[in-house]
Amino acid sequence: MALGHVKATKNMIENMSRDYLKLVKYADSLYRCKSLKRAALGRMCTMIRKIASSLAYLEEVRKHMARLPTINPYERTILITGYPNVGKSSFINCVSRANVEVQPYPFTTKALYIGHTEHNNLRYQVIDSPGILDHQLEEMNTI
Ligand SMILES: Nc1nc2c(ncn2[C@@H]2O[C@H](COP(=O)(O)OP(=O)(O)OP(=O)(O)O)[C@@H](O)[C@H]2O)c(=O)[nH]1
Ligand SMILES: [Mg+2]
Repeated sequence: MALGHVKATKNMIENMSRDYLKLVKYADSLYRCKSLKRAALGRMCTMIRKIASSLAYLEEVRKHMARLPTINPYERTILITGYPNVGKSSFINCVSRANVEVQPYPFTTKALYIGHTEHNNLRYQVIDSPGILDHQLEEMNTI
């Protein structure tokens, strides 16, 4: 919805810009041109102010997405998954350049972590994941 608001406003501003350019072309004085420009910019700013909440929301989403690890779906991948506290993160720290927190209690890792490594001249991405228990899918939490 937020992207829709931005797109609609972009279209309106482009149309308005075209209309004002026509007016400027036929303006009889430099002063008139300047007034038209001021009026156009004012109306554009008002339109942008109206979608301020959508823009703020998109900025939040952008920040959130920037924090997500980049997983390349086309690269050779080793996914490390298993029960909590069994040494998954210790393993990924050993075999790749990742630096994931290791603690002597379960549920230390709370998100996905990506490390990279080479073996026989082949590149691998290694993914560490939070410990999982053998629950029914509906009883599992989101992560
Ligand atoms: N005895 C022994 N302990 C290990 C080994 N590998 C890791 N540990 C210890 O096991 C504990 C848990 O290690 P982690 O690497 O944090 O385990 P994890 O599977 O990532 O745990 P979660 O992220 O909580 O699921 C730490 O205290 C490690 O020092 C191992 O090969 N042998
Ligand atoms: Mg871990």
